[in-house]
Parts: sequence; structure tokens; C-alpha cells
Amino acid sequence: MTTAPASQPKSGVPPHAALRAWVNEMIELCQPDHVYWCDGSEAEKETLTAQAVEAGVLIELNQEKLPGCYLHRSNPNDVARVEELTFICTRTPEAAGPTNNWKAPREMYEKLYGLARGAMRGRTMYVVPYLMGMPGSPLAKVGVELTDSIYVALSMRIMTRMGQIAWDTLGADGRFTKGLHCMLDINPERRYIAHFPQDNTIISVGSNYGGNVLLGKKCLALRLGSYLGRIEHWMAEHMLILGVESPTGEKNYVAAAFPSACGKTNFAMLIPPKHFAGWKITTVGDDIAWMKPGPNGRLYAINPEAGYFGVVPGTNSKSNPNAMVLMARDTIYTNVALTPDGDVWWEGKDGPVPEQCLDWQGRLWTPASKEKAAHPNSRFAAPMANNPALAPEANDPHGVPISALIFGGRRATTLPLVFQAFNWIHGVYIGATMASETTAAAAGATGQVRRDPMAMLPFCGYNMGDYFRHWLRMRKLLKRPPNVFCVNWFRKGADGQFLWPGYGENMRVLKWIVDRCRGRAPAWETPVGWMPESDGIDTTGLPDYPPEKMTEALSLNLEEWKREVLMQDELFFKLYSDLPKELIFQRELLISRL
Ligand code: OXD
Ligand code: MN
Repeated sequence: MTTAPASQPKSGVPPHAALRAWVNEMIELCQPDHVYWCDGSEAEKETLTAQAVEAGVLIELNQEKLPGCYLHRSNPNDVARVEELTFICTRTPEAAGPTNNWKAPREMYEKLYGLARGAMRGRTMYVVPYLMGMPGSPLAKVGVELTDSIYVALSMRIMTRMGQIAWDTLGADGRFTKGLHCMLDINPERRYIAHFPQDNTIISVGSNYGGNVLLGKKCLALRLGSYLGRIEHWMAEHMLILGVESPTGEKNYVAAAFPSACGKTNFAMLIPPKHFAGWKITTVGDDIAWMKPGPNGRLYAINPEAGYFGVVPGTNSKSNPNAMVLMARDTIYTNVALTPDGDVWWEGKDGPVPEQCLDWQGRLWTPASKEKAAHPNSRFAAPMANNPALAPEANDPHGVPISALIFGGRRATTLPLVFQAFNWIHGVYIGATMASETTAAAAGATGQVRRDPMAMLPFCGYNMGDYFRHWLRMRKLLKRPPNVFCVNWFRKGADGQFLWPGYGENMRVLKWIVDRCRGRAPAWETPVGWMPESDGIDTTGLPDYPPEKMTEALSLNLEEWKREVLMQDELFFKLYSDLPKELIFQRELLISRL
């Protein structure tokens, strides 16, 4: 590999004094043996990939079956985001708010610089320039990540617009987010993901898991993004963005917030069932939306990412056929199982269960094994360009106008299949009080219901009460705000079975949502919001779906709802001194309607 001394970056790097000074300072701190400035080229990808294979960081998969695909195995102690080790280091604890971990910036810098001192001795520092958003977008932001992980350098190339394009956007005096990542010895005792919003800086140490270390994603696009969005009057949200095209060519765009590992990627890439011949869903983004009011008073959204970092287990030709095509090329898999012929396998994949394979830790696995072959939070990182359903608008710097915002959680009870908010403020209340069962995307127990406002609990970079206030204020900047909806694909009947088949069939609910936005579908006024009439959701051609099942999926149990309102108190108490009064009024109104 060609390495360059710190003082001599490649020729395409702009003469940006603050960039050079900061990189030199970090080199002095971390003391890498080599410094490599990434340019994002194809040749660079090949060189770095070959080095990663040689170093055992990547395992080459069967290139005939999976061209350009590799497997990475993480340290078993490092398989998910760690919320308790994620910090927002604002000047005051109040600015970070009661839902974030806070440390004073000075104390955190001291601790982390202490850990980073000399941490790259014997290693290479990769200087990774990246762009979140597309060139020419008013929302685009440049970041530079200094990392000693070749896996991170290669993954950033998939997940962002990485390389020369970022240097060109930065120019000689542009703003950029500083990011430092040191793997250290991948030890949870020395693991911190720290954000310094006032300095536009991120430092992550002690991990190599995507959500903790691909700094453009959760750290910049959501935590720092949400902080900046409040100041600059835009929104950074944990939302997929999709386009719905009707057989007559009518196009509508919706953005949807579901917590991690609750099906955002599947929903964004949905293929409509046969009954919806002529309808088409296209993907603008699968995880993050940056949204800004446009000159016509509508809310416009871009996907700041260039790739998808999706959950693998459960993905198959029924749950997400497009993802199966997407991840058959140019993909880095993390923590899936490896079959003897160099293919990958996971629980829920199409086809037969292999007679034997190596599990996510490289141990022999057979169907008799007690543990799972693939880690429940195993992931694929794949370029969005390989998505057969990619919306051409995914590269449009102006974004797409959003007609509907959808909130959804994983709830076995209470929440009906779909309902619509009465208005924007009610919609903000629905988003603010949403809850979901925890998943393997974050370390800790799974399956526990917790409040996850707007699916942003782990990602809001400032005080959640101010975040709600920002949502309420955005209404004033919108002449035609999106309609707000709530969905729950995960409700169960008394027999413990899901009441709704989900996946591609979600098109049926989506059509009702789009029709509501276009003023074409009737609805009942209920205590919780507008709901479809009993035949409002088209179930034609849905096998094994008696009308009673839909009635149950849409039913409201007022006792459960009363308990729900009481459970919301936990969050409201926590935020009480910062909570906008509008949300307290909404709660009172709901109680009186119930
Ligand atoms: C993700 C997450 O990886 O939300 O997108 O954890
Ligand atoms: Mn996510």
C-alpha cells in the first residue's frame, strides 16, 4: 500500500488549513506508523480489500455466487450499539437532557485523548473524507473520519459518498465534522461513543461495530444532525423514505420512523402483492431522512446515506426479495454464518438449512447446535445503487416532497394496525409517546416495551423536550405539512399469532395512507385518531384472512389504552420540566376522549 507522511496528503486533498492542522494534531496524539488518505477510487477499494483479506479482517466469499462480497467477524463482545456508553457532551447537562448520557466536554476530551494517546502505534490511520447527502444539496454535510480500522474505511466507502467527492465539496475553507475512531483493544471497559455538538466533533473508541464507528450514520446524520437541524430549521430523523407509484403514474412519498430492527429496510424495499399489479414502491432511503421545508411550503426529504446497513436474519425472498438481490454483490457481511462452499447463511434464509457451517464466531455449527448460526444483529453493508427498487430521486439534491409521516413500533397489544392523527400537534404527540419492544440492534435485554419517541431515543443529540418543541415549531414553516399516521405490524391475537401478515402485504395499509393524503379514503373518528372503516383496507387476494382478523387488528381496547396513557407518564415525568405544554394538553384531550 502507498502510504503518505502526514504532511503530504494526496494531490486531490484541498489546502484546508483547519483540516491539515487537526489531522496533524490527531497524528501526533495517536502516533500511527502510517497515514493513508482515502480517495474513494476503485483501485483503492481493491488494494484495501486485498489487505483486509490478508490481515484476516475480511474473509473472501465464493466470488462466483457472491461477486465482490466479503465476511467480517466482529469481536463477540462488540455486536451492537451500546447506548449506555454513548454520550452527548454539551456544556450543560440540561442541553443533553434526561434521556441522554452526559459528560462535561473537557472531562470527556481528557479521558478519550488519554485513551487515544499512542493508540495507533504499529497501525495505519485512514483519513476518510465523506459526504452525507449528495453534492449540490443544501443539506449536504462533509465529515472526515480518522480511523485505524480498515473495515471501517471499506464500509464507509459503501455507506457514504466517500473520497474525492467529499474533498471537492469541502474546498479550501468548508465546514466539516471531525471524527476520530480508535479500536483500542475492543474492550467494553474502554468503549465510548462521544459527541461534542458544539465542536461538531465525534470520538469513538473501543468498538468496531457499525452503529458505533461508521461515524457518518448514527453519530453525524442523527445525533449531530438533529442538533444542527434545530439551529438551522430542518429535521434529522430515524426514518426510511419511499416512493409509491400508482398504475396511473401518480407519485407520493412517505417517510416512516420505526425503531432499529423493526423492518424499515423491508418496508422501504417492499414489492406489492399481485392484487396491486401496476403499483410500484421505490426506495429513497432505508434508515435516515434529512428534511427541510421547500419553497412551496412542503416538507422535502433526502437520504444522506449511499448504502444500507441492514439486519440480515429473517431476510428472504418473501420478507424482502429486493434485499436478496441487493446483497448478492459488493456486500460486506458481518457476523453471519459461513458455509463450506464459501456462501453465507443465516436463520430465515431461503432454501435448506446447511448440514454444517461455521457460525458467526467461526465455530462448527450443525442444525443440532443450541445457539444461532448467525448473530441476531448480523448485518449487511451494501451500496444502494444495487437495490433493484432504488428511486432515481435518491440522488436528487432537492429531495422528495413528503405526503405522509408514519410512526410505528413493535407492539404485541394495544396499538391498532393503522390510524391517522387529527392534525400535526396530535401527530407530534403520537410520535413523542410511541413505544416499542427492544431488539438485538442495541446491547441489552430484548422484547421489553420502552418509550422510544419518534424512534429517536438513542439518536437525539440534545434535550428530548426541546426536540419535541422543534417538531411543533416546524409546523409554522410548512404550508402543507405531511399527514401523520401510526402503524403496528406486530399486534398479536389471543392465540399469540400476528394479526397482520406484514412484509409486502403492508402495501395494503400504505395504499390507505396514500389515499387519505389524497382525500380519497373515508375514515372513522375514534378516540385515538382517524381509522379505516372495516373494509377500508383492501384484503382482496390475501390468503387465509377472514374479515374478523382485520376487525381484531383494527380494534381499540379502551382499558388497554388507559394503561397505555399511564405508561406514557414514565417518559413525561422524566421530561416534565422540558415538556412542551401542547403535549400535556394532547394527553388531557386523549384521556377525555377515552
Ligand atoms: C441501525 C440501527 O443500524 O438503528 O440502523 O441500529
Ligand atoms: Mn437505524
